Amino acid sequence: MTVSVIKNGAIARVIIDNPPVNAISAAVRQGLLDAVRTVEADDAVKAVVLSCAGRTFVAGADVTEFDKPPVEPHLPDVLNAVEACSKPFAAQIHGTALGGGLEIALACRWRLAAPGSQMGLPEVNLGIIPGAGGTVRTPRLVGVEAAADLITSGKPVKAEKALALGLIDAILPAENADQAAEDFVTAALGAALPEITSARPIGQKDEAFWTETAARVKRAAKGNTGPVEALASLKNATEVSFAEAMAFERETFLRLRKTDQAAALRHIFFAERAAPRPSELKGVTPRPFTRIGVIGGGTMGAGIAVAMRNAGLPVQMIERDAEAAARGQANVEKILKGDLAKGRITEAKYAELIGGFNAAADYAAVADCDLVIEAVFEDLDVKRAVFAELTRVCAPDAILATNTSYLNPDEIVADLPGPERFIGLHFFSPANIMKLLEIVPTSGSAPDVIATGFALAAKAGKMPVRAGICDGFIGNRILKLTRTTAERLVVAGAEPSQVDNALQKFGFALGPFRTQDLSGLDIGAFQRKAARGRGESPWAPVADRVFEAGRLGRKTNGGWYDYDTAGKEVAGTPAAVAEAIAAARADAGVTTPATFSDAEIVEAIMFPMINESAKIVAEGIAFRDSDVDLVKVSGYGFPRFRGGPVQYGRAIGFAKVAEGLEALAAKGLADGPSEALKAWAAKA
Ligand code: T1G
Repeated sequence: MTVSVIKNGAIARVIIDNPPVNAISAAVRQGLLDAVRTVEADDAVKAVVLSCAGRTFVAGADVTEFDKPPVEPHLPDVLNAVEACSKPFAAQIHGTALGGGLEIALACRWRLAAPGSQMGLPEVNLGIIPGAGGTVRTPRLVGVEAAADLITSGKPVKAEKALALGLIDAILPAENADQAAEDFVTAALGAALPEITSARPIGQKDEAFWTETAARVKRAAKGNTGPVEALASLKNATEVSFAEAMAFERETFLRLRKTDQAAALRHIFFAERAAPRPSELKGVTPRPFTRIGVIGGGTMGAGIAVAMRNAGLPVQMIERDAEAAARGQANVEKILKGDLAKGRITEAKYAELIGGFNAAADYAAVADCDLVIEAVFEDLDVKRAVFAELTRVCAPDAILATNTSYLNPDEIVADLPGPERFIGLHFFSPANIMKLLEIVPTSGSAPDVIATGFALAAKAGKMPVRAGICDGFIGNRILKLTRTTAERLVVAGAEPSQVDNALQKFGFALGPFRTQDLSGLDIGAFQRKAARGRGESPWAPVADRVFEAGRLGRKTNGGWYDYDTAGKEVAGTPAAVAEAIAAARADAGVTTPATFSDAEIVEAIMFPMINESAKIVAEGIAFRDSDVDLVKVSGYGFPRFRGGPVQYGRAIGFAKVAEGLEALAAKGLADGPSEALKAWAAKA
């Protein structure tokens, strides 16, 4: 029974029970409507407490129903019935009341919440807006300004703040909450009932408020129209009747629900829940890890050390000598002092974090570590020497992980004892901030070792994605292709800034050239040098020349762009870069630079990315297409509201992508469509 009614005297209890999060399915809506009719018809019932079974109050509408046509009864109608019921309802909230869950509570006469419970309207995070009164009832309880923040940010507030805002009426005791809720209602029945929410007045705001708020919301939304439209619905609610406002809100919600951006954000929502719980590890128990070793105290090693400390794990860092160990210590202190300066941590927290960290030069110091992460120079011999030493020093069941981003983990650990305990854990810089963690099993990794990688990700608040072994795994393999494609466009006739600007308008945080300037052109140059050392011939005629001109990016105040003394990008293509481009065009026989529209640039970058994603899935480097999307969205600044390259390809049609690739290939700007992409196009 998804909704049951328990009558024991004057206060009836309506309980929603729809595991795992009491999402509002059609059955819940119907059950709630039936419950209203049941209590309405029973004279003995004077009021109702509405609560949920399980770990949380209603977490919102059932998102899995969004791809299907709406089924009656519709939630706004159910909530109007709850609100109009002659037996007033009190919502007893625990866990999270989100989206439609909070909207149910808003339609009740009272809202009572457990300490620490949370409530919010996250619909904008799904590319939609509240669709059952969230933008119409909320301002009637908390005022227009607070409602604007709650609705457009999509962020929940804790019960304590909700009480201060007027969103709830009381915080229940941690113990005997059910009885306390019923006592609250019994006492409230003795006094004048509060007005139903829809009958309460709604405040007004002047045009200046709406103009300023709309500009701020649009900037923060980064291309997702949900927050912008949610604000418009709130503004409308201050201008028209409750019924008209509800109709406007519902129309907006239903329209947005059908958009590509809503499909994309739902896709990522479910992708974020699929990746950390791979089915092939079901029932596999991770190994315990209580003390982490980090080999290497450079940017990555220090970032990983801080990430582990933030997860509450003691960290022992090892560097090659005392001087390097001191530098490693200093690097960790610098990160933590930065967090302190930004108010992210307190002095006491700083002391706790640095207190659980130690740097040394003697490998014996990691002998008691049950998980060691190597983050030294990206050189095979250097890494192999580290692992050889670790196998000598660490316990035979200690997990030994490499943070390599481009080398083959199998080659790093080849012929070493205990092949089952090695694994790749590819963090992204800055490792204490970036969520993405590519988990790269070696050919010998035991299932419980892989499961431990996922458990470490969960403990450290990382987004784990399993990746197979190939050059660059998932994310960097695609990044390398994107950089090559971007250079092809520049050699053909585009300016670096035109490519960057077109992609940033599409929604990327930064274009490929600005990203290189940020991370440093030396990284790519080093990788190309190593590749050439392996007999490969990476193509980067412009990047090679720019690097050789000593232009490494922001770290040398000039790379693809020049920067002024304040670090601000100087408009235009620097002369040295223009020379490099001219030389590369001459070598390529480009006499008349081609011109490209922004749309052509986006296609030229996105279509090869979708093609490569299809190959990555077909080769089993990624277990599922949503994992590729998750890697790009959570680790490479791909716009979340577009759902990742695969979802974007799905939205525009894989057949169209295949055709586009044929045209790009004819111009020498991309490889033609792969068999994997053609298979997706045929299936779609
Ligand atoms: N619909 C369907 N399934 C959901 C769901 C939802 N709203 N929320 C969670 N699940 C599934 C999830 O996929 C996972 O499934 C399991 O529940 C546990 O979730 C009309 C239109 C509530 C904070 O956006 O934020 O209401 O993988 O792993 O970490 O205006 O789930 O186990 O098979 O996330 O403890 C608005 C989304 C909807 C809330 C719990 N509501 N959910 O976190 O568990 S739109 C939301 C969450 C709406 C109205 C509009 C979190 C959580 P599986 P989980 P958790």
